[in-house]
Amino acid sequence: MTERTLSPELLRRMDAYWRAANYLAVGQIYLYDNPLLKEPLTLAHVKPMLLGHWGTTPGQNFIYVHLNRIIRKYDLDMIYVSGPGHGGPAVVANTYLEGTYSEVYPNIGRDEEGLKRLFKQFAFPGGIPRHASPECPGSIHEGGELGYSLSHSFGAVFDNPGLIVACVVGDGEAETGPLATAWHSNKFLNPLTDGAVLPILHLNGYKISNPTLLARISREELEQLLRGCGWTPYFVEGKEPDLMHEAMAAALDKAAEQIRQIHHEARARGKTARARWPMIVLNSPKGWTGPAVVDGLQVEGTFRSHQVPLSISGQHPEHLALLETWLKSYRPAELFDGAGRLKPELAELPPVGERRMGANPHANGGLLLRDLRMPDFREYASKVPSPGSGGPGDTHVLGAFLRDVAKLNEQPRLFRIFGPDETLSNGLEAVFELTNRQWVAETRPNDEFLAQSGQVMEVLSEHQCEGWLEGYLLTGRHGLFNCYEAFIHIVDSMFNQHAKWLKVTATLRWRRPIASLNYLLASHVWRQDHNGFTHQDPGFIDHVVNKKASIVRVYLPPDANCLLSTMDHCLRSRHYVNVVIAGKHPAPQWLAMDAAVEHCTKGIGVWQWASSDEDMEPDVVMGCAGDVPTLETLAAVSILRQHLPELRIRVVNVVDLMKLQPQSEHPHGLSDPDFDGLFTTDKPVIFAFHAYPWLIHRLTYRRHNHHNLHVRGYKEEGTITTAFDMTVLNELDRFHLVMDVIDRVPQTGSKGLHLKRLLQDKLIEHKLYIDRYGQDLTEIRQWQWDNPNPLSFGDRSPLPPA
Ligand SMILES: Cc1ncc(C[n+]2csc(CCOP(=O)(O)OP(=O)(O)O)c2C)c(N)n1
Repeated sequence: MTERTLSPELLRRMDAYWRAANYLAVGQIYLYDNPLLKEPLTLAHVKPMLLGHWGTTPGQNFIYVHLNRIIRKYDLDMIYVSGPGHGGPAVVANTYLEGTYSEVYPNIGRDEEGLKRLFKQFAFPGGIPRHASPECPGSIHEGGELGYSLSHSFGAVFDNPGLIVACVVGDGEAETGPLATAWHSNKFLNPLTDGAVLPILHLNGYKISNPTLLARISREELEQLLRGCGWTPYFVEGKEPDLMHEAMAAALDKAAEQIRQIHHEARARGKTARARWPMIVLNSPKGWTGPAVVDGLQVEGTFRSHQVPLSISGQHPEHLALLETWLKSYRPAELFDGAGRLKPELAELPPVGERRMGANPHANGGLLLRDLRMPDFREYASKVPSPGSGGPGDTHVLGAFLRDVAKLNEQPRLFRIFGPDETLSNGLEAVFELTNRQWVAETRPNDEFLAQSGQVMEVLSEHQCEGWLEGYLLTGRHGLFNCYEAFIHIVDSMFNQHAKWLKVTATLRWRRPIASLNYLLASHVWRQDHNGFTHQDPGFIDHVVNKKASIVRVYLPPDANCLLSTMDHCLRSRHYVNVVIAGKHPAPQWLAMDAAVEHCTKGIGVWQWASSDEDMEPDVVMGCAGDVPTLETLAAVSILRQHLPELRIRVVNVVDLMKLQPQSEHPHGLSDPDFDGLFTTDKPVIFAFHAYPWLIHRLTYRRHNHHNLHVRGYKEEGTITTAFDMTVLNELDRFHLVMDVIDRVPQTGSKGLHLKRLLQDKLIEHKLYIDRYGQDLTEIRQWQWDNPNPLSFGDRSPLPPA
């Protein structure tokens, strides 16, 4: 006879606990009153609007009950990630049963009144969402937008050697791109220093109205797929509860022991070869234990159970009886006493204290968050003997700072850099002087910077980078995502979800703030000249600024010292999404460190040294935001100062884009008087902007001088060409900026018109030159602020390249 994992007594009690969770889930979806069914069910006891997802819920309840058992048996430090987070009723029910829900929300007590409130609040105005939302204790993953559960789970266990994340993956969710790639996260897990993820593929066969692919391939094919992704799957299949309990318990025991063994081999015996981690495939009916047939149609075990299987209204009086039968099938009187309290023999089943998955502090990462140890960013300063002196490329300077941030936070390790194979390409090579890319798959002799352990995480999936980083942050650590600007759009939607999470959690007092999500967008639109049009897209920030002002920040440091100051600020900040856009190519530097700190602290300011208004009312304001627009603006100013010296020009540089918004719209926004003090109320403003021009108009449309604001930015013109030609194609270059000034400032008169004609010729000369020589004019390449080459007007024959 085979040995049983569960004693008959334990099995009986676990089944009762599962029934209690299922009862609470159905109660949440349907009941407005009469939570213990003390009276015969009437329409008045049922909510008028029935919302929620039943289909996934009984399976997730089943999983949760069984995880509780192994947590106790093996004393596991475990949290629960609900991939199909629409199974919110399951997570709420289980955190209520284990007691955490009432601890966090004392208003939802563990008695009859508490049950009534628990039921009523679900998907009810003023209540809680239907998902494993931020309001739900123990959740780090809402699971509203499907696809990110495994990535979040892996992010949570990196550098968390004691943590196991039980991650329920929906078989529908498994069809998404991010999830399909996430199986490979196991090639990045170092058993010495990382915890473990236990995926539980919830193979309930259906999505909203379709079967799932993984349920319609043979068992053999599915097993091959999962094994091919490096997992050892344990199948738990069927629908008969007693058999399923025993099978699940046996499978989870095997998985828990295997995880423990892998950790032991690595930690006690130094075994470093990549492990084949266990996972569970739970093949159970969708809508398990719910109504089998409704109106003559099969519901249990089909897509029809996905949401609310019974619609209760006067039109379907028989459904009310079905609902009552369904609720009573869980035998609530055996589960709760007359006062609505869970029976003691069940209440003692879940783990206690912080071992309860709803109370595990890893799922409220801000509780565990420590400040980063930070080097003094001033020590990495670029020398700027005079404005415009050359720099090696801003991100290269930043790299040394990030290297030392990593170094100072190696033990305990709480800082990682994530990126899709671009950390080197983005100019952060200095980090590899200290650390490596963590990589647990095979290595070959010519590989570079790959090691079993490292603080850089690289995989060519922006989704994984984002998901890993989010999981890392949500469990109380710090990090940075470096990415090409154009391809960060791939995670637009993930950013949305994270920003929403931050917005909601900021209002929940029991949740503590977490470290900000920092994006470093290097390899930006203006210097993708070698990659061309596909790599030229600065639109991510258009998307970002839609999110709550209390959450999003956008920075455009014009040089390396400003970048250092900005990044220092971002890494220290909490509960924001910071987007920092910086260049990696050699570029002029404008501000010495003290001036950079002052400028970045203000976020916006007049560059007096570049201006010629001498503190008087200017004739024109030259605004700029971004490294390349700043360069072109200053080059334009140098032309104007040379050729129209009487013109009073004010240069305003913007690092913190949100300064442009009114104070009422963003906490960083300038007051109207301060804005007017910079941009005037009636003078033309020529604004050179890093991204699409409309964004500046969006941010400033309520400002007094908006009608005088003329923005030049990226106009979706791009190709493989020279760096300067990119600006010319988009009319952001110095010549167009000067011509704009002449057009907007009539007092430049005939002198201005003459200059304009010369510049038009210059643009033709530029075109002829780059077509012939494949590089920019010498006077463009060698331009310097304090020593500008006089423009060689009149000399039409292109010079040979220097
Ligand atoms: C990215 C994304 N696309 C579409 C949806 C809409 N949607 C909600 S549930 C669902 C089916 C989910 O199926 P599965 O992951 O198997 O979950 P379960 O069957 O357990 O409910 C879909 C398509 C979504 N939430 N997220």
